[in-house]
Amino acid sequence: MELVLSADNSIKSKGTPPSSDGERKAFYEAIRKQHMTPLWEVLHALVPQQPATPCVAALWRYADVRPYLMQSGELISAEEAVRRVLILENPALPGQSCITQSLYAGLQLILPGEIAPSHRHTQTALRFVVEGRGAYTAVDGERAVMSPGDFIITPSWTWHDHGHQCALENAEPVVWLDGLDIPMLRFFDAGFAENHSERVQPIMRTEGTSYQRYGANMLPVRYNAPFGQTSPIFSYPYDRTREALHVLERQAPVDEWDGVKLKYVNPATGGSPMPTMATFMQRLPAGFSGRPWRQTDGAVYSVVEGTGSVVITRAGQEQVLEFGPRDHFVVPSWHTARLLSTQGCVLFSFSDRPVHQALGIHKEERLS
Ligand code: GTQ
Repeated sequence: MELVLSADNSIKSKGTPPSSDGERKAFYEAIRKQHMTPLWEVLHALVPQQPATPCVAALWRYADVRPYLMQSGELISAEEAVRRVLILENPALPGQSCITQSLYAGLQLILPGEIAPSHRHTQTALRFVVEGRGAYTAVDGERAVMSPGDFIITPSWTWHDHGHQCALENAEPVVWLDGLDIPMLRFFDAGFAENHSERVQPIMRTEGTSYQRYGANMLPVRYNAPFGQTSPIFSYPYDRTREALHVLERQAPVDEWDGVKLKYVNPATGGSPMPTMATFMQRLPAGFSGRPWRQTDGAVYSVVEGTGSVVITRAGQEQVLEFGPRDHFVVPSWHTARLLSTQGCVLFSFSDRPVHQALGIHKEERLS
């Protein structure tokens, strides 16, 4: 290698020493045995100029999904399955049980009379009720009966079991969306779980106690967070949420990107209800034609009411997903999206935004 003295008196090599592809391959092979690999072959992928998720946008139409869910109910009991769930897998990540790199989503079915036995785990779960009435989830000694549109939390390491309390005649199957931080905990290798000694945990408080304590814009005087950073309210009923959105639609300016969008909060902190997941509910008024945006947090949507479409663009490729009630879709990280609705609709969504924010890496762009 030839060395030259440059104007600032430093010594620099003159160009790269010539090496053939063969030489380099042989070198890579040699260092592979030492469990080493050259950064320069992967640097661009490791440190991308912008997020380059392997995930793709996808839609699960409820009309397509529901027959399989009901079929799963004939195949296995909730008891035997422990959790009878069909996982919504990102089409680009088959076999990985995730809808984005960091989030898990699935549809869980409970039939009248069934029990999904009590267990606890470090993964945090959210439930968003999709159809049916009469099922409940019990969290930390209190039951929450589920109605469509309710958003329910299972904090990390709390005992939880699910059941359906209706008598068999005229009772409905109940389906909800499960959102968990399973891939995140897998990434950190921080997952623990155990089964309760009883199938159904003992009930210690009357239904609604948590909501009365924490859900009236008030807190007990000597509030002591029962679940750390996670909200002490574990059921946010839809009727309250819906009312808020509809009043705001009539009485306040509608955002040109989001329509009327509210985030759920932990009333004790004002932060997200769970440390790893943020949840939102939004109303697109009839005739809404939203502006495009992109954000680093990939988001999962559950359509509550109405119809509409989401136009998703990535690397010049445009995809239009038309959605109706109970459909689910995912908008991955840094995909440009815009929402449209002719008749108006209500959308629930969740993402890993609190983690991005905690790490100071959250980025959102509102485009025109
Ligand atoms: O209800 O506890 O979809 O533990 C995946 C794992 C639901 C649950 C899921 C779980 C649960």
